[in-house]
Amino acid sequence: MKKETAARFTVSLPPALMRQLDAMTAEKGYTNRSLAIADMIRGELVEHRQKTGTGEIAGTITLVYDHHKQHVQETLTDIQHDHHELIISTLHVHLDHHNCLEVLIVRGPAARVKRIADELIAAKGVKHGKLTVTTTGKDLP
Ligand code: NI
Repeated sequence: MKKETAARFTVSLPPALMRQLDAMTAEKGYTNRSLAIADMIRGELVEHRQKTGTGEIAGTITLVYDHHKQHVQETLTDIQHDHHELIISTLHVHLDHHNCLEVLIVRGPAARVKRIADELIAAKGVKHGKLTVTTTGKDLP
């Protein structure tokens, strides 16, 4: 397969915005502006795909809950079994006497991943939950 060369395009920016971009590029340790901008575009594409709800995404669902609260563990386990094909791995840490931290690694169609995250986070007894979406890496150069 023929290797694609980098595409170039011209962007006009207000000078102050350009200065901030260059400062951030340096602070983040990028060796040049193009690498920083390419990462910003990838980040936006991942976000956009999550919102449009088509295609496959990967991510983590983080949950904190008090396992003494009635039925919470049972509810979370039931939801996870209902969507077992989306959950690749789970990690459970007992934070203290009451609180548990659970991290689920998920992969699947964006809309379904978002739905299971909403369901888990909304479950009674969950103190805090967050879905962090990333890409499967397959469709992102
Ligand atoms: Ni625990």
